Amino acid sequence: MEHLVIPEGTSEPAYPWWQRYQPISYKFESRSGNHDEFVDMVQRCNAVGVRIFVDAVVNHMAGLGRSGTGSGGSSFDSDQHDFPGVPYTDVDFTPREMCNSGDGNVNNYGDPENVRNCNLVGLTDLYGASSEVRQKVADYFSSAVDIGVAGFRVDAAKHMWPDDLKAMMDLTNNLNTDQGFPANTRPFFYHEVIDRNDGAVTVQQYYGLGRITEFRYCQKITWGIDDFSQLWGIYDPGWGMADPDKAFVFVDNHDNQRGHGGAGDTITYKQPHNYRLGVAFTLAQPYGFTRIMSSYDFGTDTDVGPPHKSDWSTDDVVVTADGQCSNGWVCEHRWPSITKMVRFRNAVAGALTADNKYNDGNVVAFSRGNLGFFAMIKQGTLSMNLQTGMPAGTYSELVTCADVTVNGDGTAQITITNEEEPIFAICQGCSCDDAPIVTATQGPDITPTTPVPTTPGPTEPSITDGVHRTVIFVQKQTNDGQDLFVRGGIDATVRPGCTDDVTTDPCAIDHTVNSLGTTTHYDKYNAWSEGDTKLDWFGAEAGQGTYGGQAASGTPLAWTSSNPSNPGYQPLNKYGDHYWMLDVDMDCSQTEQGWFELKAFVSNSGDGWEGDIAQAGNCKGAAGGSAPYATKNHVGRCGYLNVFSFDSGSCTVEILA
Ligand code: AAO
Repeated sequence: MEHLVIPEGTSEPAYPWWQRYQPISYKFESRSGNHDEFVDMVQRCNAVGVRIFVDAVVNHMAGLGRSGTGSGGSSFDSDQHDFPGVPYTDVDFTPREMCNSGDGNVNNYGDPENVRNCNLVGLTDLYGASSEVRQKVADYFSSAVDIGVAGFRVDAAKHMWPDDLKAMMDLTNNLNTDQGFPANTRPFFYHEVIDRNDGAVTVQQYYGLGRITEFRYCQKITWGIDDFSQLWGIYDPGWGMADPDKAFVFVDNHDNQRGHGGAGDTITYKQPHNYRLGVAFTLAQPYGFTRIMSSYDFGTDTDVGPPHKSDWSTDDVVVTADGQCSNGWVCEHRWPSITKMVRFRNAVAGALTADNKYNDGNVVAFSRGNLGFFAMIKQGTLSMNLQTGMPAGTYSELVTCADVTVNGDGTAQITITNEEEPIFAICQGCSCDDAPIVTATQGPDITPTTPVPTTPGPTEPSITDGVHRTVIFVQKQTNDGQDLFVRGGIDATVRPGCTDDVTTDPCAIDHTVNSLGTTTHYDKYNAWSEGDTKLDWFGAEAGQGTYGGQAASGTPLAWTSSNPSNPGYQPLNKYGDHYWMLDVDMDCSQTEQGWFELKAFVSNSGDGWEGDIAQAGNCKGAAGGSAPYATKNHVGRCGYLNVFSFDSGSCTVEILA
């Protein structure tokens, strides 16, 4: 947004980076460019699958004692609470009598009233309880969303009342479908709340509003890289750290990398060896939603702004022949192991745990389910046989592109020879050489002629009408006496009006179960599919068949094998043993753009329901495609053959002959 400008010749540093945290209006006119340039950037990025999140400063306006003209030409006078560019006037700021500190500034982090009703470092505090302020902030959010922005970091959310934030968020538009977002998608919010067990405001108070920054992670990763034995405890609920599905984690940010808010125990690009290890581990492990930092080199001046031209406008990022940055830009995101570990994180998103852990103080390794395996070494080189938990096969190591063989028992010889990039990573479905194309230079004036490649969209059209044969496989090795069921349909957050009465629930999808055979192997499947008329979110339907006195726990699947000599052989199973199968005729008109959701359940076991599934990106297979919206379930395509794996985000969609 439009912000304060501190020119040369004052007692303060000229054009410091932090001037943009002092808003003057909500016009998109900043040191980074003007409104049209912003629209152009957002829309070009969306076109190649890169989403833009705005760092929104809505707790306050510019600091007391400041007046003049902002970066977009709007006049203002902070002491008068006068910001005509929005406009805000005195009534839009927190009444002075509500702040209990002597000088009107935040000075007691033990008192939430003080933290939220006083001025943060003299920055004029907006009155978030006012409906006018809420609407103006929401209008700002919506104007960004309408351009194509995907969400927001909310600056200083710690200094805002959660109810005020919620009201602002609720008034904000859905994401823009013209920019490739599915209908009815809410913006992604993450809130800056520095909670280091040092005050009255906690991350938990912001649950329900989106993700919350977890600054204790910065400290934990610093300690863990220093002393590998501490790495397994990196998520410490006993320390008050946010739940895994609430935490927003990072190794460093723009403040703590230079000693501003929340600093101390922080590793940055200035310690490249430890930093690589810290970022790689962060991207490999399952805790939290991750962000990586990309910086300019500030040397020792913690106020200095980005590299700039003679008129102080931000200078171009210059990319060198080896894909790294120059011209003052550090571009940590282009460091080879960091770039590659982003790919790893996306590939293993569906596996919620770290498994097959190995840690000898110098080498740390673990797998993510059977989707990927990661190792790093602190000093020296590595050559060691480790259990990877991965299916047998040949994988291409992401950093070096070397071939790695995983044996039938899941072990593999793990080698790291480059002490500069001491990282090893393999994953299912990733290859080391599909890196984004490196263009020679990039800057605000250059329109890329070679777009960064994105994974292709569905190669087969969606089937949104009529009843079509649909097959589902879920890979899961169970114990004797256990069976697999699925529940599904459409999530209630996506389709309004869902009920808990399966006969009328619009989130349930009509289907007719097809027989897989009449041998005794299929007795249970046949008994439980009797009277099963819908894929729904509930257990047995009224009138659904039982087997041996045991009711169904949803729609039944049958154990199948790809081995023709096995009684569970099914010709459509090209995958192996333990691929549980459902074959139905499904009403595709009841799906969302040809897609439906499901989750599996294991009967007679401690497993029960699957954990939440993060199915990201394109499905493999000849039909492929990517789900039209985000959900915590598997998402399959009506009229196609769908292959999933229990507790995993992987998906394959094939064409049914
Ligand atoms: C500038 C000048 C000021 C001037 C002001 C107004 O520097 O002298 O008074 O203008 O004219 C940035 C800069 C500021 C700058 C500001 C506006 O960092 O220097 O002020 O722009 O231009 C608190 C907030 C947190 C905030 C952080 C900096 O809770 O929201 O301070 N971060 C965001 C942005 C940041 C920005 C702003 C907010 C303002 O990311 O870039 O400021 O828009 C404790 C508390 C924290 C508190 C810190 C710092 O933290 O818990 O809530 O953060 O103190 O006050 C250990 C402890 C940790 C402690 C930390 C202190 O790590 O464990 O708990 O030490 O460093």
